[in-house]
Amino acid sequence: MINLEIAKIFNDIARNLRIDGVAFKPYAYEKAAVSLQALPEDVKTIYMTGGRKALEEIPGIGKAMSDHIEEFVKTGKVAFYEEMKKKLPVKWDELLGVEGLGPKKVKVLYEKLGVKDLKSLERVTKKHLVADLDGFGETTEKNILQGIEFLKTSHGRTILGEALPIAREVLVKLEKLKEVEKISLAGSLRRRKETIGDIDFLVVSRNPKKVMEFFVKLPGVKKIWGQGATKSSVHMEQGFDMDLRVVPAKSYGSALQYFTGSQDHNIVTRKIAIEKGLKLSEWGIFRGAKQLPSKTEKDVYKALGMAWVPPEMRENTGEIELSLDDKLPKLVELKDIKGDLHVHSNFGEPDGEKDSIEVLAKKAMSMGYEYIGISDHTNDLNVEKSLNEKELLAQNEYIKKLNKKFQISNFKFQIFHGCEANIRKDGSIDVKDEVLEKLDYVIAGVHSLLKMEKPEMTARIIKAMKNPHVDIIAHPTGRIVGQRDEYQHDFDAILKVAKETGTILEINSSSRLDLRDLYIRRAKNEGVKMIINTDTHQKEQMHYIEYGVSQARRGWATKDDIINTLSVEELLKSLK
Ligand code: DGT
Ligand code: CA
Ligand code: CA
Repeated sequence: MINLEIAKIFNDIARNLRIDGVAFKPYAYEKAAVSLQALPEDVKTIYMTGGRKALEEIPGIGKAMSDHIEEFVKTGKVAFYEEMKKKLPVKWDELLGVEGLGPKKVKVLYEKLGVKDLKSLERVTKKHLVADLDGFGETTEKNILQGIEFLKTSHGRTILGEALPIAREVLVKLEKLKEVEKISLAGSLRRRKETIGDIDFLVVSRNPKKVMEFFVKLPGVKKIWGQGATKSSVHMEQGFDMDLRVVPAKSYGSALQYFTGSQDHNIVTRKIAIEKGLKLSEWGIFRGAKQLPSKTEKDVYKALGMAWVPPEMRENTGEIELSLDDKLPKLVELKDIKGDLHVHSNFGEPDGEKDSIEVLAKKAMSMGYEYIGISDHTNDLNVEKSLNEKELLAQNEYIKKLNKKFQISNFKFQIFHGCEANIRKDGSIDVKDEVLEKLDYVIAGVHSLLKMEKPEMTARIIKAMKNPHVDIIAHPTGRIVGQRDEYQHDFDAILKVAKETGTILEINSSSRLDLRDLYIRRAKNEGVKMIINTDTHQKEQMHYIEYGVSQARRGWATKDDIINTLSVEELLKSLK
């Protein structure tokens, strides 16, 4: 779709402008890109039917952006962008995928060593040419090499937050076809795994041919691997494959069960079927030649003597036994979430790219929340704006005033004031106790020196949890899906102290997805409470909460395990 093509160009331009230190403009480009991505109609059609005027009416698209769009529609190019690319002809997608490499470093690598892509980066790094560059050093060189290795091993998988929105767009398009009677996501995406190998769709239709024809012609399809009556498979420009299967209505339940997986889960469900003298396949559940009801997944599980298993649990890690005993936990749901306590504002930097506290609070209200917690970075952190102690206190006063204002409007909504403080090397917090004391809550996280040895890192986090002001540990293991492994730590020791001190562990909904699912299960088993936060830097990111909830569900968490399902009063009681 042309909207996505132009959005990508705008994002690229923004990045280049940022490297050159241009103020404000990058943001305008990014805003326009976001707006284009969200736009349901094609901008080409908008321009063809309504001209310039219609373009300028799109939110986030001003005159300059309209110039670019018009040019792109007419010529397929944006000259300004083409010039920019000549100056820095590198494969951005490849290079920025390497953890530890930002746009500025990429520019230096290109100008000094001619690095254009992953291959040439690996070459110069292995020759140890990188360490000597200005602003790099031995550690950066080592990190880059590790980043390249990590990319190679995790290669071929797409993170949930990228795949799900694209899959939903396709789902909506397919749903609209009159030939499609039923449709669902299947595979790892339905199970909400943190990374997705390919996207699977399952459709009921009496006219598969039409559905398949539409599917292989979807915008973004780069290559057709196969097009048949029951299965088609395509490769998308975003780099992953999509599979579509069509089944008759009477097989929908068994097919959905089969294609949702996981394979490990299915192997056991088939075995259970055999033990009961049944046969289970994607086509149905059978006794001899007779097909038993197989229209819904519930039918299938019922025939096996099992309770319906939430897709997020289908990994054969104990859920089958619980399902047979009808003892599955009631997993936390998106609608249980009453607020988000990890949200960054533009306080102290009003011209920056984050949103104001007021805008964030309104966004939270529009999502049906009862509260929001503002938790900006503090003293130590220098990669983005952070608040010093004086500014934190000023923010505290400001939030008090805002809360009064919201109460007058007779709306039950609370803004909590917190911070995301830094856990220093020795486990101390970068904000004085007298200041921490004034806040409603404190999140603390490790943001630097991630490569410590296991005993030191564990002690560092434990010391922070023992601080009576620290309520929540942000992204407790430091991993970022597909980019960075967790740091060395003893999770059992951390859980023990979390339990003793009543410290809450975060499930961060951004691409960190940290805690990961298995750790969530361990925390739950130890009775350690968790909170699902988004780590929002722009208000739209508050919707990432969905990914955190999925992750919590994959970790079998129930409402009781998650403190931001509590009301304002109960929440306050559960903090230190
Ligand atoms: P992915 O795509 O690697 O993230 O993982 P899945 O789980 O989506 O795997 P995929 O797309 O290969 O297949 C979708 C589902 O179909 C899978 O979860 C289980 C089922 N399935 C596919 N092949 C087999 C198989 O050979 N045996 C069994 N029992 N199930 C299979
Ligand atoms: Ca799949
Ligand atoms: Ca597949």
